[in-house]
Amino acid sequence: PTNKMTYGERAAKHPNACASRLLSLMERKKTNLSLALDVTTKKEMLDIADKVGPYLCLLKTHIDIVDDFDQDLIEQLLVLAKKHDFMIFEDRKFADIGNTVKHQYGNGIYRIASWSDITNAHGVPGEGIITGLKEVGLPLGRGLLLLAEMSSKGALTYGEYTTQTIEMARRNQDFVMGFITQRCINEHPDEDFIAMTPGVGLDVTGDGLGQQYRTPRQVIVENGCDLIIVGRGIYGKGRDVQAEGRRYQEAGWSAYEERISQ
Ligand code: 5BU
Repeated sequence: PTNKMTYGERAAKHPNACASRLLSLMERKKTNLSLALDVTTKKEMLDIADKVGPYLCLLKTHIDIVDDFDQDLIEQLLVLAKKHDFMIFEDRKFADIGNTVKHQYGNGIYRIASWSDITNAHGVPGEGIITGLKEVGLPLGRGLLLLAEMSSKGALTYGEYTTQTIEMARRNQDFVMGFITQRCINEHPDEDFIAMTPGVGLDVTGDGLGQQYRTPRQVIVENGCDLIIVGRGIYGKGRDVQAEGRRYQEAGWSAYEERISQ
């Protein structure tokens, strides 16, 4: 199964171009850390991305929370992505009909598809959401994640809903490269969806607003996920972002090494 294979072995045989690019980046940079950079000014965003950039494989953004967003922010993020060798994931969580999400992805002031390697969507509207996003993203070499399971307390992403979301992904493997999930979802021998997991922290178990944290080891070794997504654990109040970036990169990577050597 995929959780015994190295990222590099998976990259070499992955049919989805975007997934293959990410897995080889992870192998070459020795990191499975994604930074969830939820800050509200351009200056903080660029400053933290530059400091933590050396430890990341994937920068996760919520571009619509930046007060002083402009096109220059995108250009500078792309410069940092090149400088530090990371990819970008806009955590947009699309949730509308195919025709609407197509425009939300390609148009408006954010033009997400033009700069974000990866984005994500809920399965709730049905398969048309994938078809719509695919029309815009596939020609650009982009990849999509479906939200199979959320990290927050009381999330409704379980049971039949999650099962049907996974089936949608299986029917669209040219564009759907993985899941936001709390556990590895791959079942068939030839199936290789990348499992990305938010709700990761080494110091606290929650945030008072429903977030629930597990450690990198729980996520990577015990639950077989591939990437840890870490936000406030790295840039939270009073934290040394560089030191925390390194700490989470090391924790994520040693958990991965433990998993593949088992
Ligand atoms: P935190 O600061 O490490 O709690 O940030 C977690 C990030 O992951 C934040 O950007 C959320 O929007 C995102 N997230 C999540 O926490 N849980 C989920 O199930 C999904 C996304 Br999907």
